[in-house]
Amino acid sequence: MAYNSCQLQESIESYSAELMRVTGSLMAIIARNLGVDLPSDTYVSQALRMTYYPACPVAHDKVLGISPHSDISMLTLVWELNMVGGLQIKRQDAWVPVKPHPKALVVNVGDFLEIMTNGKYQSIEHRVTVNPHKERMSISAFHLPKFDMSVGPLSEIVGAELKKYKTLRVDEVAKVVFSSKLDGKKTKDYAMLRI
Ligand SMILES: O=C(O)CCC(=O)C(=O)O
Repeated sequence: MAYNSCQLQESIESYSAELMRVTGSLMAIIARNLGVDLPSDTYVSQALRMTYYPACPVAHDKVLGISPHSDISMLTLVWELNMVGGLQIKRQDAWVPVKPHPKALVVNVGDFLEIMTNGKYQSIEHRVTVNPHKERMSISAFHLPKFDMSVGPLSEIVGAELKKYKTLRVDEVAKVVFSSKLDGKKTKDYAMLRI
């Protein structure tokens, strides 16, 4: 198969730019919903991860593609590329499958949005199962505050409420999250104030 790395680069760059635009629009809607100004595009960085899950004919019910975790991001946009299911979200202690849709991206609320909104938007714990017969591919786009920033609950959102989370530097949180095993809502636990 002919392979053109320039075309691949162009496709990834335009996909990435479009996702930044969509994320900006979603953040604007969330801000309007909360009646606050949320940080603009200049505040947001993006990381893309492409994941390939091979078919797992043996013991597929005993292994996971990705362990339960919440994302460190503000918002993550996931494209379930070849329409094979496997992504599950945790609701009321049960795992609920997310059915792929050819015209939709999955939007996951991440830990930094939970922290900034003092828990008004809660990050979602999720995991990926494997399929006994089909391979699966996905592209996750994590949108998070720039690494040299400090992020905590926004004062205009907290108002007279108690602050539930610490203000933390993004790179410090990232170091903790990326150097440890995926395990539930770890960032949130790290940022939580013991009240
Ligand atoms: O493959 C997916 O659908 C989601 C992947 C994921 O949870 C992640 O990249 O953090």
